Amino acid sequence: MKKRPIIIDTDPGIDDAVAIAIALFDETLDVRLLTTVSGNVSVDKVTDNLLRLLKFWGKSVRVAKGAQKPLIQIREDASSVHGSSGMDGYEFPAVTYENLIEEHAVVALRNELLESKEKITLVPIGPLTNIALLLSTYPEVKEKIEEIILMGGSAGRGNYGVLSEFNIGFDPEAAKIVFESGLKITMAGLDVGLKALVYHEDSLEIKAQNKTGEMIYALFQKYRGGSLKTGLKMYDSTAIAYLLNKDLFETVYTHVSIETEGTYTKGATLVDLKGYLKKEPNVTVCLDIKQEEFSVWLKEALAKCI
Ligand SMILES: [Ca+2]
Repeated sequence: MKKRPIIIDTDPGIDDAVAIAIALFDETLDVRLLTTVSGNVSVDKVTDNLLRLLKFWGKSVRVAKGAQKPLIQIREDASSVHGSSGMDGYEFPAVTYENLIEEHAVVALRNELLESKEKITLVPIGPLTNIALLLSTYPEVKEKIEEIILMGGSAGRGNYGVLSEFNIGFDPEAAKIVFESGLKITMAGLDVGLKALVYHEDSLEIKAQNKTGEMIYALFQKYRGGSLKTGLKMYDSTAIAYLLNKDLFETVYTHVSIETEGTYTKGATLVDLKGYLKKEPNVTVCLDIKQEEFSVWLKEALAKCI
């Protein structure tokens, strides 16, 4: 079977770890490259976290380290959510660097895209800094990008500011560049992330499935993206879920503008459902998710891991 080529841009991050696990062990996906970006914690820490995960799984996918800071904004990270390492809760062996390549993520993305025979789908599950730099520096890659399926944004309220979601709020200018790129974009944001939940019983099932489940279960004990009682939010896995199983989602194709000027609303994704902005649709927005089916899908997907 022909596998679908993808590149994941990530800032692991506990929910990133779950999303990457699913992608790496899915038989229909070919993860060509992994790139890291500053977000949940510093880019050095998230890169180390990603390398630890790959070693844990025995996967040799190449990793390229990306942007250290947002394009313009000065930001603090999300270590209050993910712990100071960004992936606290499991004792990984010491990090080693055999999967890390020398090129900067933006150069590695360019090379991978231009050298690929087929178009590649980009799956950013962190702030969009690397993708914005890529599109600005090497616009010739656009014709090699099949589509962008990203985790970020919200049609409603925020989890970073009143109206801004973390990944977009962390680097709004980067998001603006990506959303205005003319590329095919799907946004899986808080509207579905807040409903993509893992409860206590689910976590026990995941733990019992395999070694990856045990590791993820340990990370869940430190994850502050919700509680096991009220449900841990698997934000990043929603982008992978959309990639693999669109039927789980209710979507609308509409215009989304990124607020970069607002006094209180910088980083808001204005999902213009009623056409106030009088602009053409540019984004497929995931507005709802079938929660029970997502939960079943997540457990089945993680069961494919080692
Ligand atoms: Ca992330």
